[in-house]
Amino acid sequence: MLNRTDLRGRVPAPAQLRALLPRAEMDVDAVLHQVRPVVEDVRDRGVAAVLDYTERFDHVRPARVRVPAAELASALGNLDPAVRAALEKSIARARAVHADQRRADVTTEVADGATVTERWVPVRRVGLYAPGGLAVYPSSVVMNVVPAQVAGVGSLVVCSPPQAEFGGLPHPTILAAAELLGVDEVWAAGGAQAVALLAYGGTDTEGTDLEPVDLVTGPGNLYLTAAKRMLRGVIGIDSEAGPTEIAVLADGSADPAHVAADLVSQAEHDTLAASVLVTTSEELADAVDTELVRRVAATKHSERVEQALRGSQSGTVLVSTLDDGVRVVDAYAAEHLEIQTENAREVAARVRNAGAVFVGPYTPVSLGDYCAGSNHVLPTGGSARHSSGLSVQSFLRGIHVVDYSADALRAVAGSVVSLSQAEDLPAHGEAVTARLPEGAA
Ligand code: HSO
Ligand code: ZN
Repeated sequence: MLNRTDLRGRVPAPAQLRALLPRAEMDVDAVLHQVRPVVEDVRDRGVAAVLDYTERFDHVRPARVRVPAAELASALGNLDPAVRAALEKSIARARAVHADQRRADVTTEVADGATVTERWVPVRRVGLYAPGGLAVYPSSVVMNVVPAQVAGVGSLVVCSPPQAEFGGLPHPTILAAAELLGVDEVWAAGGAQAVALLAYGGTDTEGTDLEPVDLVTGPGNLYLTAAKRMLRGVIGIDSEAGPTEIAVLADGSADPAHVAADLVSQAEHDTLAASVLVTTSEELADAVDTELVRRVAATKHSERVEQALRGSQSGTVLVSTLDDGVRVVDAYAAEHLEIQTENAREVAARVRNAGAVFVGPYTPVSLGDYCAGSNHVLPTGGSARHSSGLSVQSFLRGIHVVDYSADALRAVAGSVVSLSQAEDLPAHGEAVTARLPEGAA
């Protein structure tokens, strides 16, 4: 079922290797011209424009964009108790992991009387996006809100598209998740219009002010991503998330039924989702293919899954050795990487590039999607080579606070003056010598 690439005996250098590996093309630039007028219109006309685009794209026109507090409370009240308990488990584990990501301010004494303190300050106001297209993602509300809260962000707004079948409110499980997390500000807007509203703010139909945010995080479709790209600068963004990806590095010891189940699990997200198997065992590759055929026929979103698995972004890569396998997965830099090999921990420790690594036979990606405690907003499209997933750090800024005494400045003045002369910026040096009429030490 999966396309095959045979790299046995030849694994080129990373740049060439990347060109040989399956990967979805995500042409954000191609939709910028469609997104620009939406963003500009929301900037100019605020909520009225948001409602016009909501009507056009989501086929519903809510009476207001801000979700009333009573709707949040009743969504939680009506939530299936099993789903509530599961969300609570997910929140508790995510809070435990993210609490350990807090950073203490650190002061370095560079010389006598000369200190630099790195002070970690949360972003003041953040907009968190939870998608609601092919699927709804209350779990993404958890993954965005928890690190922001742990970081100490004081003002949080969750944004999610309104659903016609719920009378123009976001999906009730999204509302319930927000309520459970203690977020009281939720707006019913999706796509590019949502990002523009978060960036520029507006006044709701009933006069409530929607205050602009400083940072927007959370995944979404191509249009949302294009809006993030356009508005970067007006706001900060986390990353440009593309379709989800799973890579599995496996040897002959892996269970083909488990590998196939995991490849199908992420293919369920989107026809553009990528499922990639990297293996030293041709027998395993054959067995996984057989399992995939069986599973795809039986799974609920069969058509979507099959399209994703047969797409050019998915495939099997055959390698001669696990060392080569590690080189391949490093070049690919998957959003999610599973290691299903002998000595999986040791192999996992050698991986340099991945959004998250799932070790051994009992750690499927879907565990991480919901309840492992790890974050599921992760770098896609190979950006795991240089970026990390969402964390407490995403919501903090490290501010250097520099504090020198007169003696400490005098002791280093000569170096500042020399460098300012080397850059032909003498006024820089003069700003130091102006303070030291008696001259440098
Ligand atoms: N695998 C997705 C997250 C998710 N899965 C949410 C299910 N719900 C991207 O990491
Ligand atoms: Zn998933």
